[in-house]
Amino acid sequence: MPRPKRKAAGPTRPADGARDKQTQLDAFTAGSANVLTTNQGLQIPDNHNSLKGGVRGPTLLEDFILREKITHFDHERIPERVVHARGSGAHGYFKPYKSMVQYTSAAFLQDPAIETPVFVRFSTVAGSRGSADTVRDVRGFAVKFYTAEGNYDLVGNNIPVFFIQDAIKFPDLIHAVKPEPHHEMPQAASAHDTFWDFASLMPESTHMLMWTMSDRALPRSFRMMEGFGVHAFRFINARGDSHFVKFHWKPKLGVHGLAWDEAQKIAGKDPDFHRRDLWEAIESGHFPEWELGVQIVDDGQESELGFDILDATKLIPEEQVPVQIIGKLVLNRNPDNFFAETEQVAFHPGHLVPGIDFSNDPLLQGRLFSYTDTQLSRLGGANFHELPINRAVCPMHNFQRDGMHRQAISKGRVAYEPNTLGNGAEYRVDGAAQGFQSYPEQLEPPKIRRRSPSFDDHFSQATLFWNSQSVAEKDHIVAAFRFELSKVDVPEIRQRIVDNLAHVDLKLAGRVAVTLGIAAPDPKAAAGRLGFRDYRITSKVDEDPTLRMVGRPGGGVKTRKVAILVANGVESAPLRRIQQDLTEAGALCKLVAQHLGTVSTASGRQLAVDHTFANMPSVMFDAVLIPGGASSAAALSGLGEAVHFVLEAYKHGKTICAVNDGVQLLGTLGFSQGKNPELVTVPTVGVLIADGRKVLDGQVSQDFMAAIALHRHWDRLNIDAIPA
Ligand code: HDE
Repeated sequence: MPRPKRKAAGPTRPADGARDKQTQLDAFTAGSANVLTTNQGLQIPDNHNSLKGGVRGPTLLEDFILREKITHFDHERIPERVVHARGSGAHGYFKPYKSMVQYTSAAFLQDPAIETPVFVRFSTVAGSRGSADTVRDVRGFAVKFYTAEGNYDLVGNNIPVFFIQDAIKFPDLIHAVKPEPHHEMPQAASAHDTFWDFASLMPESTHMLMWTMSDRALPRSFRMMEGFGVHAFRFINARGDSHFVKFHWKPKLGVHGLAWDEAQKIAGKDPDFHRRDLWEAIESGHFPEWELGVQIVDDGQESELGFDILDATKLIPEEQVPVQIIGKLVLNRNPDNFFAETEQVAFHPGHLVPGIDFSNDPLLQGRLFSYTDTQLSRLGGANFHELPINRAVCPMHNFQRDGMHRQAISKGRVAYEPNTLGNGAEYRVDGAAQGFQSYPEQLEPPKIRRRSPSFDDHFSQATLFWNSQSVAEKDHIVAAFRFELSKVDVPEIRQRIVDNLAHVDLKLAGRVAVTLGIAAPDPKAAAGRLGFRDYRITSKVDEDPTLRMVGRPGGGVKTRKVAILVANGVESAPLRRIQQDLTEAGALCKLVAQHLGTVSTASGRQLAVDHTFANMPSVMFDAVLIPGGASSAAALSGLGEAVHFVLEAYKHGKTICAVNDGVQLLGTLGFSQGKNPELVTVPTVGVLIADGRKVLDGQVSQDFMAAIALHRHWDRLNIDAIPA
């Protein structure tokens, strides 16, 4: 069997003792690179027929070649992750912009010259491994840094807070959101009774619910979402000084979401939407980038924040403690094999390096147990650190031995420490000064099973989040609550949620309640219920613009997908000019028509069609260009698929540019051509109607790109009236 050549980068060294054998085997297989063998290396004479007793007779039990192949196949699946089962990964590197020596001794943060290889896995939380990418959910954002001091894992999410405060509630939370146990429905969705039953009885989840009902839970792309370490960690410098730190990943392309209707349609049209987007961006050299940011709080100053830094349902508003940008993450290589890398990668918030330590956040503390434990059943034993994707790139040695699937062939008779028999292979723990040092924090007795009263405020930051949203984002949050709660059968659950929401904002609660066939929200009713704490801090910040997405554009048109709708008779000169300008700016233009093949332009040239309306609907694009040409515009206007394409793009807030006769296709939106000029100038955002003569001076392209860069135009006219 051909032996795969290892790429130089990444943790892919052969196991100890395997190198000499490798040379021998390379020599043996050199002349027979295309010959299939069994797993033992035996050449196979025939890979199409099993061994039979006669050409029409029964298959023989002795066919060890068949049995080996089928046995391996039968065991191809391993248990999927209990949460975050659906994921996509990529390789890349991290580089600091400056030395963080003042705060941390972590070697990979000391010097801008140090480039650390990374593997990143993005995921959804609730769905199974085969579920759709664009469901409403939190996204995992897990980064493994292969540093010179060992692997460091920053295992975060795209939302900076969490549903619960103590790890002991995690199995309950996940059981509530997963498909209900009696009929295993619904898949990858929180819109069902058990999730909202639990949420309604856990008011501490309210802040996180505001985030998951917002468009943050519907990222346009993994490349366009923020990442957060969520918990407070500690930076420790060489002198042993500690500072609290919260980690942020800021995407270079800005933070952008999908529309809920769009996300649901994509889930059917292309369930791999995010995975494909990441893969294609990397394959085409548009390497996704994030900047690493930190919020640093002096040890001792955390009491001045106004809330408890150890409470994972709270964030530190950027208005209060600004984010310092300290480095850059670039993803530049797709995995060679999904299973070996993305599926077998094992993250753990306890994979630390000297200079970074935990805080006492009780959610984080529980995670420190969970991540190793889960790998034991998922990856089949204690040696998962030996899988190529999980190996440290620095030297690694200890006296742990044996276990399922052990790959290292350790030499010598010594597997204990201290020893005198190691003969040069004697590894010792060298005093207290070396290696990882836990921060010597004073603990406060007594031992106690209770929540700190400083965790009791469940609503202030939910209100802060709500107050920080734009009008359109507030509308989307209201619509999301309505959608989810309308899928809840038990009216008492709906009522409990809106009563809780009344403590966030009475108007919000009222808007949600009005469509749900229940009583008006009653804040007092919530106050009497289990888990409710009547405590509210005075927030130091009333509004934080970094909590909204609208109005924070980024990335321009880079990698934005633009559909150009064409039919025979299309006018080609303006089309070509806009296409060229967009492509030069990094956008991806595709010609969409009724059939594959070509369309003829008005001047008789042939243009190659990339997609059909059926195979690449509007939800796959960020913007639409409708070129001119009388017969093209007439044909498209008479074609239901084309009209639907434009209506749907309008409804989803996408930029639309119509040139000359192309405006005819906007007829159903109330725009019409020439004869009725008032209609052409209907004031709405993100719809450009261009005179073809003005295209050639480049202004139309500039306006089109400026509108695309705003991502979406949610506040345009009649968006709710569009029947798409
Ligand atoms: Fe996780 N989580 N988690 N989690 N988590 C897992 O570990 C767990 C939490 C996060 O791409 C599991 O290897 C507990 C917060 C990500 O492989 C498991 C608690 C945050 C990933 C587990 C939490 C995360 C996981 C399942 C509450 C954001 C995917 C498979 C105390 C900071 C990593 C695995 C990947 C995966 C346990 C809460 C992020 C079972 C007990 C908060 C990104 O160990």
